[in-house]
Amino acid sequence: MTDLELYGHPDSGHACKVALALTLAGLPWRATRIDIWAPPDTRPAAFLAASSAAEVPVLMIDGVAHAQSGAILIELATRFHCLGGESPAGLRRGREVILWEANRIGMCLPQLKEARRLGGAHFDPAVVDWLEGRFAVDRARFDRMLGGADFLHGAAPGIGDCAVWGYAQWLTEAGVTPSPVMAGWLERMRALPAARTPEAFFPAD
Ligand SMILES: N[C@@H](CCC(=O)N[C@@H](CS)C(=O)NCC(=O)O)C(=O)O
Repeated sequence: MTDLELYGHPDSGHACKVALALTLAGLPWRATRIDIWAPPDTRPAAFLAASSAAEVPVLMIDGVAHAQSGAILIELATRFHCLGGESPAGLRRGREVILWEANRIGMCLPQLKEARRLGGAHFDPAVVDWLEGRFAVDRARFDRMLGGADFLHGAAPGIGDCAVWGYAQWLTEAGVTPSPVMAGWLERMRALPAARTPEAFFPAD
């Protein structure tokens, strides 16, 4: 059986994307929590050896390090033929959604969340306005991408849904609101038997 160890932290939407995908796919995996708020050089040596940027997520697959959440999701779907990886069309859909997420919604939501975090980084109000404007465009695009289906991959969720879930789970914390279509999708995502809170995915020791 493949050994899967995921380095992550509950405040990392990028790590949550991978944790959700592993759980949805029914793959046995274990979490190793990394304190992303601690100075990088204080993080465990095994993690630093696996992650050149000292960033989570890193998924160790049989001892080989895989970084970048979107690339990890594509690796899982391809290697385990799951979450869209069952067909060329499903994989194509996954790649499209993942790259869109990384360029768009995954760019503005983490920043908006950080801008609103107590003690978080200071953002010029003009920057926050710009990020909110981007999110409004992304939200409308999300509605078109969903196109009346239950999930971005159709009747069942796939790696694209996991990618968007990473930060869309925190719209309130980011100070933005979903469209009715996005709210329906969020509700369906939350109702999945594999859904967990970030803390449950990466419990403290
Ligand atoms: N593009 C990367 C982003 C990874 C990332 O930004 N990780 C953050 C947490 S969300 C991190 O580890 N920050 C800790 C640090 O940089 O020291 C991905 O998709 O995996």
